[in-house]
Amino acid sequence: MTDSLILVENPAPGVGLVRFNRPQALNALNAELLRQAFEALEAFDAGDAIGCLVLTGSDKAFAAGADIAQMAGQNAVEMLNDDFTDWSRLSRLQKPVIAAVSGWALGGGCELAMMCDLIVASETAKFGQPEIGIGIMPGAGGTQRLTRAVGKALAMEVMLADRKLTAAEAAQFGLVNRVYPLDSYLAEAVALAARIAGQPRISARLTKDAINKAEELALSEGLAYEKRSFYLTFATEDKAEGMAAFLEKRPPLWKGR
Ligand code: CO8
Repeated sequence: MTDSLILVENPAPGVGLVRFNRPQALNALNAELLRQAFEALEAFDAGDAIGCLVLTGSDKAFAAGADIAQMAGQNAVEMLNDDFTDWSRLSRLQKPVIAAVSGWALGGGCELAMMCDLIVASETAKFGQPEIGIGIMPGAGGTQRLTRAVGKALAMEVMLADRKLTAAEAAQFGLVNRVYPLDSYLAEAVALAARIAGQPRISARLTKDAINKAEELALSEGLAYEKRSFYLTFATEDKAEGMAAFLEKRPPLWKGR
């Protein structure tokens, strides 16, 4: 029964939620689970009904990393060739994505969370990149995204000495947006997603894109990129509606166009 490796929900208007559902293996990420999750996220991303996505796991584990049992039998060429390696599908989604993280977010699990645009964590969340302990290293962005998020010194400790970051530390170092008690983190993530989903969609999409460009481009290039996107918002119906609503002192009625 392969279709139960994820669960898909609409927990609030405009919010699409994908949950890893392999609790017996702490949501270890095998190729089939990843395929199902990416397809569900891409379907939400393509549809008009959804304005913000939430990716989550269980209270005990967001995901304890890539499936070591599956990787144990794979050689370098197989890793290179099969679609197990295309984890970047998550970072290519156009709509904002929130990772709601509780328990373990290790290895590829931490990397998936970092590919999301915001991270909401429970107080029990633990982030780490322990790949060195099984004779490999991070391969889905850990050395790059964690270093950008928390700085070189701490990233070295996390990846070379397997230091796990608590939720409080992750918040302190800028890796996560918010930390909530275990019984409310998911509801808070969904509430944040609903708030984002209620924004004008094209502005949200272009803003996400421009912020992510800040990690890749030189400042002058990023500023030029932002300026072009800014001008593009002036071509939208929502720009006309947003400004008219402000001037008429009424709430805007967004169309997503
Ligand atoms: N892969 C496969 N199975 C796992 C994994 C995993 N990553 N993590 C846990 N499990 C399984 C265990 O084997 C166990 O199964 P069983 O009950 O059948 O023995 C079950 O989940 C429960 O695990 P534990 O009994 O170990 O639970 P504990 O509470 O004692 O420990 C830990 C929890 C600390 C999370 C521990 O399970 C652990 O260390 N897990 C491995 C963590 C790890 O090393 N993660 C990194 C994996 S490598 C990776 O993510 C590389 C990503 C590369 C992406 C790039 C692609 C291009």
